[in-house]
Amino acid sequence: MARSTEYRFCVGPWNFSEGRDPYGPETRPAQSFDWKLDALKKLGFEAMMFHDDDAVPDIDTKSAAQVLKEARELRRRLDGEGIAAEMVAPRLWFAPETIDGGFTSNDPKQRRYAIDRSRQCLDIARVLGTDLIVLWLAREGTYLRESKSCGRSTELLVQALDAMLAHDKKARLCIEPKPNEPMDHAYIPTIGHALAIAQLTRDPKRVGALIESAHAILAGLDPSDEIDFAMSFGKLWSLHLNDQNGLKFDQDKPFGSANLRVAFNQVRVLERTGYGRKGEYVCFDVHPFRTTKMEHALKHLENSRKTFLRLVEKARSYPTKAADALIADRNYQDLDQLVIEHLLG
Ligand code: XLS
Ligand code: MG
Repeated sequence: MARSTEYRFCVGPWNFSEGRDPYGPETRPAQSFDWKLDALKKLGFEAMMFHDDDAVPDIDTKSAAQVLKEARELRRRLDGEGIAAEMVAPRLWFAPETIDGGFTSNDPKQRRYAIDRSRQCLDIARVLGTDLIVLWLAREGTYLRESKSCGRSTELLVQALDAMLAHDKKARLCIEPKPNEPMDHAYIPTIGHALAIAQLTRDPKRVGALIESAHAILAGLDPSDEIDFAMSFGKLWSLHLNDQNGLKFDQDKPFGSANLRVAFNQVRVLERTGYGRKGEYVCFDVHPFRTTKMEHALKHLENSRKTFLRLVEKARSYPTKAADALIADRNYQDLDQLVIEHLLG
């Protein structure tokens, strides 16, 4: 399983979070963007992912010209540090306009806001030198089944994707599915849905997917199968590795924290399918535990990367021959133990 290329790593500014949850305030002081950039570099990460308002704070209060000016300043700053912008994602779930969803809001005025803001996000991405737009469709779903229709929402989502594809002929749209939270049910809950809706757009080749381990687990699926499926279509353009302990709120735990074997299988699939060879990054969408002290506030990133690299070694030293013999003999009992021994060894 030897690979010629090595992996490149990426995180977003929101992954240096301060411990706030719905039940309590921050437990660590906020740090500046420069502090985060510096930390990212020291940890050996090579790219940063951005929401549109991470790139240009208070974006809705600024003119289009001002937004682009600030994006250009950020680009210079990143170039100076040798850090790439991996993607830009419109943060459509914060604005008062998107309370009832963005692209699938029942109010046409608010749908227009969501599309305009996404077009602006494409302009920011172009300035930052990335063609990748990530769409976590946070509020595109329902709290109440009778309030919207899935068929109509699918049409509206396709219209929105088409508007973005028309706005920038080079951009690639990367849908990040998640089955729930903040919604009861999201309209694009899995990779299968993301790849299927791509087919309805004006340019299916430019619509792909991003898999987040925790989101797959929340959908009751195995993230390694989701990765493998997307790779079969050549459609896995980004990856948010993390972990999740069962069907709860979105935990964004360090990679491998809840289930090392599930993490191992994700790495095995990445190795086998050659993820990263076309320049794709391994991003860790992880957060520190709320209990984390300031002096340990980067450990979740450092440890996720460390675990990932250890699991790459484990994937490369996996006893394939012995495993194949057990598979041929339908001895899955001992195959199970072989995997356990390999991970323990
Ligand atoms: C939330 C998502 C989000 C995206 C980027 O659950 O993981 O952080 O990755 O918009
Ligand atoms: Mg994510």
